[in-house]
Amino acid sequence: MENKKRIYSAIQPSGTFTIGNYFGAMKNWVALQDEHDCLFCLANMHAITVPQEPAKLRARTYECLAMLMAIGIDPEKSILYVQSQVGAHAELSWILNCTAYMGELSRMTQYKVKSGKQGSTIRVGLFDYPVLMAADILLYQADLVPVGADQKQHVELARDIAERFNTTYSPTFTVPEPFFGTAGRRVMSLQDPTSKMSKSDTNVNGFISMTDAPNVIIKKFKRAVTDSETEVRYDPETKPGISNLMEIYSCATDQSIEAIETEFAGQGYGAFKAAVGEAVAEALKPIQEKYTLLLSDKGELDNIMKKGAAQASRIAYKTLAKAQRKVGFVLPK
Ligand code: ATP
Ligand code: LTN
Repeated sequence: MENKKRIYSAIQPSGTFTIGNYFGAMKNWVALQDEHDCLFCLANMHAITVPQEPAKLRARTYECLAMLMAIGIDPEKSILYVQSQVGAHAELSWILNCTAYMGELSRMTQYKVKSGKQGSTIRVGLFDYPVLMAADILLYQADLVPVGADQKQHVELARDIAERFNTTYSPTFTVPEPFFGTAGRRVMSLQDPTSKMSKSDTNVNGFISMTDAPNVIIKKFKRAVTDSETEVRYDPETKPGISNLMEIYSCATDQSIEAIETEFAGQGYGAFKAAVGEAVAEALKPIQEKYTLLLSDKGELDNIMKKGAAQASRIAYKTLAKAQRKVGFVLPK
Protein backbone atom coordinates (compact mmCIF):
# COMPACT_ATOMS: atom_id res chain seq x y z
CA MET A 1 0.00 0.00 0.00
CA GLU A 2 2.72 2.45 1.09
CA ASN A 3 4.90 1.67 -1.93
CA LYS A 4 2.25 2.22 -4.57
CA LYS A 5 3.28 4.77 -7.15
CA ARG A 6 0.99 7.75 -7.49
CA ILE A 7 -0.55 8.32 -10.90
CA TYR A 8 -2.12 11.59 -11.99
CA SER A 9 -3.83 12.47 -15.21
CA ALA A 10 -6.53 14.78 -16.48
CA ILE A 11 -8.66 15.38 -19.50
CA GLN A 12 -10.53 18.47 -20.62
CA PRO A 13 -14.33 18.33 -20.81
CA SER A 14 -14.09 20.41 -23.99
CA GLY A 15 -16.10 18.09 -26.23
CA THR A 16 -17.27 14.52 -26.54
CA PHE A 17 -14.32 12.19 -26.07
CA THR A 18 -12.95 10.53 -29.19
CA ILE A 19 -11.37 7.13 -29.65
CA GLY A 20 -8.08 9.10 -29.75
CA ASN A 21 -8.64 10.15 -26.15
CA TYR A 22 -9.78 6.64 -25.29
CA PHE A 23 -7.05 4.56 -26.91
CA GLY A 24 -4.34 7.20 -26.36
CA ALA A 25 -5.07 8.04 -22.75
CA MET A 26 -8.17 6.91 -20.88
CA LYS A 27 -7.91 3.18 -21.62
CA ASN A 28 -4.46 3.12 -20.04
CA TRP A 29 -5.87 4.74 -16.91
CA VAL A 30 -8.29 1.87 -16.33
CA ALA A 31 -5.47 -0.67 -16.37
CA LEU A 32 -3.43 1.36 -13.87
CA GLN A 33 -6.10 1.59 -11.17
CA ASP A 34 -5.48 -1.73 -9.45
CA GLU A 35 -1.73 -1.45 -9.01
CA HIS A 36 -1.42 2.27 -8.26
CA ASP A 37 -2.75 5.13 -6.23
CA CYS A 38 -4.60 7.07 -8.95
CA LEU A 39 -6.16 10.49 -9.33
CA PHE A 40 -8.08 11.45 -12.47
CA CYS A 41 -9.32 14.98 -13.06
CA LEU A 42 -11.74 16.69 -15.39
CA ALA A 43 -9.72 19.76 -16.32
CA ASN A 44 -12.48 22.34 -16.80
CA MET A 45 -10.10 25.19 -15.89
CA HIS A 46 -7.96 24.12 -18.84
CA ALA A 47 -11.04 23.99 -21.04
CA ILE A 48 -11.76 27.72 -20.65
CA THR A 49 -8.35 28.63 -22.12
CA VAL A 50 -10.32 28.75 -25.36
CA PRO A 51 -13.86 30.20 -25.55
CA GLN A 52 -16.54 27.81 -24.27
CA GLU A 53 -20.31 28.13 -24.10
CA PRO A 54 -21.09 27.98 -20.37
CA ALA A 55 -24.15 25.73 -20.69
CA LYS A 56 -22.25 23.32 -22.89
CA LEU A 57 -19.24 23.21 -20.60
CA ARG A 58 -21.54 22.45 -17.68
CA ALA A 59 -23.34 19.67 -19.56
CA ARG A 60 -20.08 18.18 -20.82
CA THR A 61 -18.67 18.03 -17.32
CA TYR A 62 -21.45 15.57 -16.43
CA GLU A 63 -21.10 13.74 -19.74
CA CYS A 64 -17.36 13.34 -19.41
CA LEU A 65 -17.66 12.15 -15.83
CA ALA A 66 -20.22 9.54 -16.91
CA MET A 67 -17.95 8.50 -19.80
CA LEU A 68 -14.90 8.07 -17.59
CA MET A 69 -16.94 5.81 -15.33
CA ALA A 70 -18.41 3.96 -18.32
CA ILE A 71 -14.95 3.05 -19.62
CA GLY A 72 -14.08 1.66 -16.20
CA ILE A 73 -12.69 4.41 -13.98
CA ASP A 74 -14.03 3.38 -10.59
CA PRO A 75 -14.48 6.15 -8.01
CA GLU A 76 -14.12 3.51 -5.30
CA LYS A 77 -10.60 2.71 -6.51
CA SER A 78 -9.40 6.08 -7.81
CA ILE A 79 -10.00 9.69 -6.89
CA LEU A 80 -12.12 11.16 -9.67
CA TYR A 81 -12.84 14.88 -9.44
CA VAL A 82 -13.48 18.18 -11.21
CA GLN A 83 -10.57 20.65 -11.25
CA SER A 84 -12.49 23.85 -10.44
CA GLN A 85 -13.91 22.20 -7.29
CA VAL A 86 -10.42 22.15 -5.73
CA GLY A 87 -9.28 25.76 -5.31
CA ALA A 88 -5.66 24.77 -4.63
CA HIS A 89 -5.05 24.39 -8.40
CA ALA A 90 -5.49 28.11 -9.02
CA GLU A 91 -3.49 29.02 -5.92
CA LEU A 92 -0.46 26.85 -6.69
CA SER A 93 -0.53 28.01 -10.32
CA TRP A 94 0.13 31.54 -9.17
CA ILE A 95 3.18 30.49 -7.19
CA LEU A 96 4.43 28.42 -10.14
CA ASN A 97 3.82 31.36 -12.50
CA CYS A 98 6.44 33.09 -10.45
CA THR A 99 8.82 30.15 -11.02
CA ALA A 100 8.24 29.49 -14.76
CA TYR A 101 10.00 31.47 -17.50
CA MET A 102 8.32 33.23 -20.44
CA GLY A 103 10.94 31.67 -22.71
CA GLU A 104 10.13 28.07 -21.85
CA LEU A 105 6.38 28.65 -22.20
CA SER A 106 6.90 30.33 -25.59
CA ARG A 107 8.49 27.13 -26.85
CA MET A 108 5.45 24.92 -26.21
CA THR A 109 4.34 23.37 -29.50
CA GLN A 110 0.66 23.19 -28.56
CA TYR A 111 0.62 26.91 -27.77
CA LYS A 112 2.30 27.75 -31.05
CA VAL A 113 -0.20 25.65 -33.01
CA LYS A 114 -3.32 26.86 -31.19
CA SER A 115 -2.28 30.51 -31.00
CA GLY A 116 -1.40 30.56 -34.69
CA LYS A 117 -5.05 29.84 -35.44
CA GLN A 118 -6.40 32.58 -33.14
CA GLY A 119 -4.42 35.77 -33.79
CA SER A 120 -4.69 38.69 -31.39
CA THR A 121 -7.67 37.45 -29.37
CA ILE A 122 -5.61 34.64 -27.93
CA ARG A 123 -6.14 34.33 -24.16
CA VAL A 124 -3.36 34.72 -21.60
CA GLY A 125 -4.68 31.47 -20.11
CA LEU A 126 -3.75 29.53 -23.23
CA PHE A 127 -0.16 30.69 -22.91
CA ASP A 128 -0.16 29.92 -19.20
CA TYR A 129 -1.90 26.54 -19.50
CA PRO A 130 1.25 24.43 -19.00
CA VAL A 131 1.81 26.12 -15.64
CA LEU A 132 -1.69 25.22 -14.51
CA MET A 133 -0.98 21.68 -15.71
CA ALA A 134 2.25 21.64 -13.69
CA ALA A 135 0.25 22.75 -10.64
CA ASP A 136 -2.24 19.91 -11.23
CA ILE A 137 0.51 17.33 -11.25
CA LEU A 138 2.72 18.74 -8.49
CA LEU A 139 -0.13 19.30 -6.01
CA TYR A 140 -0.57 15.54 -5.76
CA GLN A 141 3.15 14.63 -5.68
CA ALA A 142 2.53 12.38 -8.70
CA ASP A 143 5.23 9.91 -9.75
CA LEU A 144 3.78 9.05 -13.15
CA VAL A 145 1.61 11.01 -15.57
CA PRO A 146 -0.02 8.87 -18.27
CA VAL A 147 -0.68 11.04 -21.33
CA GLY A 148 -0.74 10.84 -25.09
CA ALA A 149 2.44 11.81 -26.96
CA ASP A 150 1.14 15.37 -27.55
CA GLN A 151 1.38 16.15 -23.82
CA LYS A 152 4.94 14.97 -23.31
CA GLN A 153 6.40 18.46 -23.60
CA HIS A 154 4.01 19.78 -20.94
CA VAL A 155 4.97 17.03 -18.51
CA GLU A 156 8.63 17.80 -19.14
CA LEU A 157 7.93 21.44 -18.31
CA ALA A 158 6.27 20.33 -15.06
CA ARG A 159 9.49 18.43 -14.25
CA ASP A 160 11.61 21.51 -14.97
CA ILE A 161 9.39 23.71 -12.81
CA ALA A 162 9.45 21.16 -9.96
CA GLU A 163 13.24 20.86 -10.11
CA ARG A 164 13.69 24.62 -10.21
CA PHE A 165 11.38 25.14 -7.23
CA ASN A 166 13.07 22.34 -5.28
CA THR A 167 16.50 23.84 -5.96
CA THR A 168 15.48 27.45 -5.24
CA TYR A 169 13.77 26.63 -1.94
CA SER A 170 14.22 23.04 -0.75
CA PRO A 171 12.77 19.67 -1.83
CA THR A 172 9.01 20.23 -2.04
CA PHE A 173 7.62 18.46 -5.10
CA THR A 174 8.02 14.97 -6.49
CA VAL A 175 9.53 15.26 -9.97
CA PRO A 176 7.01 13.47 -12.24
CA GLU A 177 7.68 11.19 -15.22
CA PRO A 178 5.49 11.01 -18.32
CA PHE A 179 4.12 7.56 -19.01
CA PHE A 180 2.84 6.24 -22.32
CA GLY A 181 0.71 3.23 -23.10
CA THR A 182 1.90 0.89 -25.82
CA ALA A 183 -0.66 1.12 -28.60
CA GLY A 184 -2.54 4.21 -29.69
CA ARG A 185 -0.03 6.74 -28.43
CA ARG A 186 -1.11 9.01 -31.20
CA VAL A 187 -4.34 8.26 -33.01
CA MET A 188 -4.51 10.33 -36.19
CA SER A 189 -7.43 12.06 -37.90
CA LEU A 190 -9.36 9.85 -40.34
CA GLN A 191 -9.43 12.71 -42.83
CA ASP A 192 -5.84 13.90 -42.43
CA PRO A 193 -3.63 11.11 -41.11
CA THR A 194 -0.76 13.54 -40.56
CA SER A 195 -2.59 15.46 -37.82
CA LYS A 196 -3.90 14.02 -34.56
CA MET A 197 -7.50 13.02 -34.05
CA SER A 198 -9.00 15.83 -32.00
CA LYS A 199 -12.42 16.20 -30.37
CA SER A 200 -12.56 19.86 -31.38
CA ASP A 201 -11.92 19.18 -35.10
CA THR A 202 -14.48 21.08 -37.20
CA ASN A 203 -14.66 18.16 -39.65
CA VAL A 204 -16.70 15.49 -37.82
CA ASN A 205 -15.51 12.83 -40.27
CA GLY A 206 -12.00 13.23 -38.87
CA PHE A 207 -12.84 11.69 -35.52
CA ILE A 208 -14.88 8.87 -34.01
CA SER A 209 -16.69 10.11 -30.97
CA MET A 210 -17.27 7.67 -28.09
CA THR A 211 -21.01 8.21 -28.51
CA ASP A 212 -21.18 7.77 -32.30
CA ALA A 213 -23.82 5.23 -33.38
CA PRO A 214 -22.55 2.01 -35.05
CA ASN A 215 -23.71 3.04 -38.55
CA VAL A 216 -21.96 6.41 -38.19
CA ILE A 217 -18.75 4.70 -37.08
CA ILE A 218 -18.82 2.31 -40.02
CA LYS A 219 -19.50 5.14 -42.48
CA LYS A 220 -16.67 7.31 -41.11
CA PHE A 221 -14.15 4.45 -41.48
CA LYS A 222 -15.33 3.78 -45.03
CA ARG A 223 -14.57 7.41 -45.87
CA ALA A 224 -11.18 7.42 -44.12
CA VAL A 225 -8.38 8.86 -46.24
CA THR A 226 -5.81 6.25 -47.33
CA ASP A 227 -3.19 5.96 -50.07
CA SER A 228 -3.62 4.69 -53.62
CA GLU A 229 -2.14 1.22 -53.00
CA THR A 230 -4.21 -1.78 -51.92
CA GLU A 231 -1.96 -3.66 -49.53
CA VAL A 232 -2.77 -3.61 -45.77
CA ARG A 233 0.80 -3.06 -44.58
CA TYR A 234 2.09 -1.07 -41.60
CA ASP A 235 4.32 1.80 -42.69
CA PRO A 236 3.55 5.10 -40.92
CA GLU A 237 5.98 7.04 -43.14
CA THR A 238 4.60 6.20 -46.58
CA LYS A 239 1.16 4.82 -45.61
CA PRO A 240 0.03 7.01 -42.66
CA GLY A 241 -3.70 6.50 -43.29
CA ILE A 242 -3.72 2.73 -43.42
CA SER A 243 -1.15 2.48 -40.60
CA ASN A 244 -3.42 4.62 -38.42
CA LEU A 245 -6.38 2.34 -39.16
CA MET A 246 -4.22 -0.66 -38.29
CA GLU A 247 -3.33 0.87 -34.94
CA ILE A 248 -6.97 1.61 -34.24
CA TYR A 249 -7.93 -1.96 -35.17
CA SER A 250 -5.15 -3.24 -32.92
CA CYS A 251 -6.48 -1.15 -29.99
CA ALA A 252 -10.08 -2.26 -30.57
CA THR A 253 -9.30 -5.98 -30.89
CA ASP A 254 -6.07 -6.35 -28.85
CA GLN A 255 -4.34 -7.95 -31.83
CA SER A 256 -0.76 -7.25 -32.87
CA ILE A 257 0.07 -5.32 -36.04
CA GLU A 258 1.72 -8.45 -37.51
CA ALA A 259 -1.42 -10.51 -36.88
CA ILE A 260 -3.48 -7.85 -38.66
CA GLU A 261 -1.16 -7.83 -41.68
CA THR A 262 -1.56 -11.61 -41.90
CA GLU A 263 -5.34 -11.51 -41.41
CA PHE A 264 -5.89 -8.99 -44.21
CA ALA A 265 -3.21 -10.15 -46.66
CA GLY A 266 -4.56 -9.83 -50.20
CA GLN A 267 -7.95 -8.44 -49.11
CA GLY A 268 -7.68 -4.78 -50.12
CA TYR A 269 -8.69 -1.64 -48.27
CA GLY A 270 -12.47 -1.93 -48.60
CA ALA A 271 -12.75 -5.12 -46.55
CA PHE A 272 -10.23 -3.86 -44.02
CA LYS A 273 -12.01 -0.53 -43.49
CA ALA A 274 -15.32 -2.35 -42.96
CA ALA A 275 -13.67 -4.65 -40.41
CA VAL A 276 -12.17 -1.71 -38.51
CA GLY A 277 -15.56 0.03 -38.38
CA GLU A 278 -17.28 -3.07 -37.06
CA ALA A 279 -14.58 -3.78 -34.48
CA VAL A 280 -14.69 -0.23 -33.12
CA ALA A 281 -18.52 -0.19 -33.02
CA GLU A 282 -18.42 -3.51 -31.16
CA ALA A 283 -15.81 -2.28 -28.66
CA LEU A 284 -17.81 0.88 -27.92
CA LYS A 285 -21.23 -0.77 -27.56
CA PRO A 286 -21.00 -1.86 -23.88
CA ILE A 287 -19.40 1.48 -22.97
CA GLN A 288 -22.23 3.40 -24.62
CA GLU A 289 -24.84 1.37 -22.74
CA LYS A 290 -23.22 2.07 -19.37
CA TYR A 291 -22.78 5.73 -20.28
CA THR A 292 -26.48 6.26 -21.00
CA LEU A 293 -27.40 4.69 -17.69
CA LEU A 294 -24.89 6.73 -15.65
CA LEU A 295 -25.85 10.00 -17.32
CA SER A 296 -29.50 9.53 -16.42
CA ASP A 297 -28.73 10.09 -12.72
CA LYS A 298 -27.27 13.61 -12.35
CA GLY A 299 -27.76 13.56 -8.56
CA GLU A 300 -25.48 10.56 -8.26
CA LEU A 301 -22.89 12.22 -10.53
CA ASP A 302 -22.99 15.30 -8.26
CA ASN A 303 -22.33 13.07 -5.26
CA ILE A 304 -19.37 11.47 -6.99
CA MET A 305 -17.88 14.88 -7.85
CA LYS A 306 -18.35 16.06 -4.28
CA LYS A 307 -16.68 13.01 -2.78
CA GLY A 308 -13.79 13.20 -5.29
CA ALA A 309 -13.20 16.91 -4.61
CA ALA A 310 -13.07 16.29 -0.86
CA GLN A 311 -10.54 13.47 -1.29
CA ALA A 312 -8.42 15.48 -3.73
CA SER A 313 -8.53 18.59 -1.51
CA ARG A 314 -7.03 16.71 1.43
CA ILE A 315 -3.90 15.98 -0.59
CA ALA A 316 -3.77 19.22 -2.58
CA TYR A 317 -4.07 21.69 0.28
CA LYS A 318 -1.31 19.93 2.20
CA THR A 319 1.10 20.43 -0.72
CA LEU A 320 -0.13 23.99 -1.28
CA ALA A 321 0.59 24.92 2.35
CA LYS A 322 4.06 23.45 2.01
CA ALA A 323 4.78 25.50 -1.14
CA GLN A 324 3.34 28.65 0.44
CA ARG A 325 5.56 28.24 3.47
CA LYS A 326 8.63 27.69 1.30
CA VAL A 327 8.17 30.91 -0.66
CA GLY A 328 7.74 32.90 2.53
CA PHE A 329 3.98 33.32 2.82
CA VAL A 330 2.73 33.58 6.40
CA LEU A 331 0.13 30.85 6.84
CA PRO A 332 -3.00 31.59 8.90
CA LYS A 333 -2.35 30.44 12.45
P1 ATP B 1 -8.87 19.30 -28.04
O1 ATP B 1 -9.32 18.88 -29.40
O2 ATP B 1 -9.91 20.02 -27.26
O3 ATP B 1 -7.51 19.94 -28.01
P2 ATP B 1 -8.03 16.63 -27.54
O4 ATP B 1 -8.98 15.72 -28.22
O5 ATP B 1 -6.72 16.87 -28.17
O6 ATP B 1 -8.72 17.99 -27.21
P3 ATP B 1 -7.25 16.59 -24.75
O7 ATP B 1 -8.33 16.88 -23.78
O8 ATP B 1 -6.28 17.68 -25.06
O9 ATP B 1 -7.86 16.03 -26.10
O10 ATP B 1 -6.45 15.31 -24.31
C1 ATP B 1 -6.83 14.36 -23.35
C2 ATP B 1 -5.88 13.21 -23.36
O11 ATP B 1 -6.06 12.47 -24.56
C3 ATP B 1 -4.40 13.60 -23.33
O12 ATP B 1 -3.68 12.70 -22.51
C4 ATP B 1 -3.97 13.47 -24.75
O13 ATP B 1 -2.60 13.19 -24.86
C5 ATP B 1 -4.83 12.33 -25.24
N1 ATP B 1 -5.10 12.45 -26.66
C6 ATP B 1 -5.83 13.40 -27.27
N2 ATP B 1 -5.92 13.18 -28.58
C7 ATP B 1 -5.20 12.05 -28.81
C8 ATP B 1 -4.89 11.31 -29.97
N3 ATP B 1 -5.34 11.67 -31.15
N4 ATP B 1 -4.14 10.20 -29.86
C9 ATP B 1 -3.69 9.80 -28.65
N5 ATP B 1 -3.95 10.46 -27.51
C10 ATP B 1 -4.68 11.56 -27.58
N1 LTN C 1 -3.49 19.41 -20.78
C1 LTN C 1 -4.03 18.08 -20.83
C2 LTN C 1 -5.02 17.80 -19.78
C3 LTN C 1 -4.40 17.96 -18.47
C4 LTN C 1 -3.48 17.09 -17.84
C5 LTN C 1 -3.19 17.69 -16.60
C6 LTN C 1 -2.91 15.87 -18.21
C7 LTN C 1 -4.61 19.01 -17.63
N2 LTN C 1 -3.90 18.83 -16.51
C8 LTN C 1 -2.31 17.07 -15.72
C9 LTN C 1 -2.01 15.29 -17.32
C10 LTN C 1 -1.72 15.89 -16.10
C11 LTN C 1 -4.67 17.89 -22.18
O1 LTN C 1 -5.25 18.76 -22.70
N3 LTN C 1 -4.60 16.74 -22.67
